[in-house]
Amino acid sequence: MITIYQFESSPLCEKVRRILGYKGIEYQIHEVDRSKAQELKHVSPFGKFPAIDDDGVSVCDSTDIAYYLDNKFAQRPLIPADPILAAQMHIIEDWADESLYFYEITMRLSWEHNARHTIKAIMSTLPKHLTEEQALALVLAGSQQLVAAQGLGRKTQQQVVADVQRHLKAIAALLKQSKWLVGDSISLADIAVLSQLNCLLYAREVVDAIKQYPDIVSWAERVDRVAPAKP
Ligand SMILES: N[C@@H](CCC(=O)N[C@@H](CS)C(=O)NCC(=O)O)C(=O)O
Repeated sequence: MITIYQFESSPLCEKVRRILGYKGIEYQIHEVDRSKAQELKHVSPFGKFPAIDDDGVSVCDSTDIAYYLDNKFAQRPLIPADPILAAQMHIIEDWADESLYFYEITMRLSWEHNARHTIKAIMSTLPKHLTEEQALALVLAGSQQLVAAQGLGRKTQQQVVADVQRHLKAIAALLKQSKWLVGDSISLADIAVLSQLNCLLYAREVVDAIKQYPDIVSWAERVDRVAPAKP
């Protein structure tokens, strides 16, 4: 049986759950306590999650996990066989993981009005001794430090919203030509982008912006239906 070591609220962990959901692979969840992450070096030597344990084989990094699962469980492939489509898929997946990811950290976790709303939703996955105010203070401090170092945290909120509007416009343009982001079937690109978008939707600015893009909303429902995040 596969065990996923995760932080429930992480988009990269959601991405792995969706891959497992799409392929119909049974799994169990180990919710990682951040203060004890060092005790899990056998599954994730760098202390980053998601990581999986597949009957003694451990793999960490959501992209490495995706390739491992696609190779081992060939049913319902998510990595296109065609090299051009595989390259397009790779570029979009990496953009979701490495660019959209920092937008969701910035907007969902480092802006207080959205972080308050997020904390309420993820409180059950945080250490029990924390009050909501303590959790909020920790999340704000950690995320603000991260995005200041990365760079997005130094932009104004208005600039960040404008960036996200450009990202949404690009996704919508791809969806005008196909039901899926790459080629004519679902791929890892759809799952990676949806997982980030779901976290971005904790930001009220994204909830407002997405109203202009009904194609994105129906695509998100389509991906969620075939690649559910919940077992
Ligand atoms: N490239 C990795 C990134 C994983 C990652 O950054 N995970 C975050 C949660 S979303 C984490 O473990 N953070 C804890 C830390 O950095 O100590 C992947 O795709 O899995």
